[in-house]
Amino acid sequence: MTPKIMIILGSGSDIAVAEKSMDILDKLEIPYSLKIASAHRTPNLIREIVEQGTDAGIEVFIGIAGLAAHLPGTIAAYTPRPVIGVPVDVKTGGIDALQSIVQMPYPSPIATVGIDRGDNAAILAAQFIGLHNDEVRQKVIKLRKEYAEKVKQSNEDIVQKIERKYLQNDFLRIKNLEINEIEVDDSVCVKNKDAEVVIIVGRQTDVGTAKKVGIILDRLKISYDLKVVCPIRSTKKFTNYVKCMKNAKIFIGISSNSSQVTGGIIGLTDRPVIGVPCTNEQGNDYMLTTVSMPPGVPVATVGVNNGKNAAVLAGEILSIDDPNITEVLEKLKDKKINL
Ligand code: AIR
Repeated sequence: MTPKIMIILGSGSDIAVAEKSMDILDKLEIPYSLKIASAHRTPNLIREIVEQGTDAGIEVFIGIAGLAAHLPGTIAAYTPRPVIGVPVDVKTGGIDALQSIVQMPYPSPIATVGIDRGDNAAILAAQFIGLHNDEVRQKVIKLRKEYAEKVKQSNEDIVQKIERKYLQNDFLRIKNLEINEIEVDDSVCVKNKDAEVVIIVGRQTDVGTAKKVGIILDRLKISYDLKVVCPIRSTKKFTNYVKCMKNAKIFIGISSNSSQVTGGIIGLTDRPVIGVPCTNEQGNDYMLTTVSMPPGVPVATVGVNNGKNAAVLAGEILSIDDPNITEVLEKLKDKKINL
């Protein structure tokens, strides 16, 4: 059977992080291939396995590496398929690897997940595949329900067992609590209800970055809807909008401050979420708050303010099942289309 996913490690010493990916893929019953090749020690080996893998039908690559982690970027140089990058904590808490992976130049995005988050890389890869394979999609939905169930169960397993004089554990039991689905108001104004991609901006300051996403999506002929709505200041509106866009395939959150936009979207959809961290007026960026998502809820993070790369990534994900997009993307990458 041809695997759909190829995991490449920069070194055998990264295997513990790859085990997390394999645990998830085994659970989801998605066939994968595992290889070891270093961007610096064996660059030719990377080219060979990536090109051959792509020809054989690999749909998503996962690059796992530490230190100056140029592996995912090198993979991206040799394939039109989306590449997910997992930074490994070898030194500096993994920040060196994270920056090496996430800060890719246009038009070569890496869908970056948190440090050592091999599990989230596998979930994200499955979400990409789930866009054209409903069986995989349903399995991801089921898996994410298990993560949610574990949280609820902790109330019984941990909280209920604590004995403290002032702790009122009989008050509001989570067990058997009926949780109401949020009602969707379809009458709200949405211009492009059937858009393939949804771009959400949390604040007016970041609209410029969102427009860059739109420019590239236009070139790729991918339909989109763009909305400025803050999940904290306008919670109901935000929730309603995400729920309304139920036909969307990919969500792109333009995130600032504590990255509530991307964090908010992922809780409301099973579709892949791409995060574009922004900078504030003081020059601080919000990359860490965008990328450092807990297991179960990945945000495919691109470089700071790099709206164009978010659009290219969306194009790469959709192109797995649409060769027309691959063709335009190849022209973009060869700089045949002047932007
Ligand atoms: N690495 C290997 N080639 C280039 C890089 N950046 C990374 C590996 C591993 C770290 O360097 O991905 O995380 C240390 O590798 P090793 O083989 O010395 O244990």
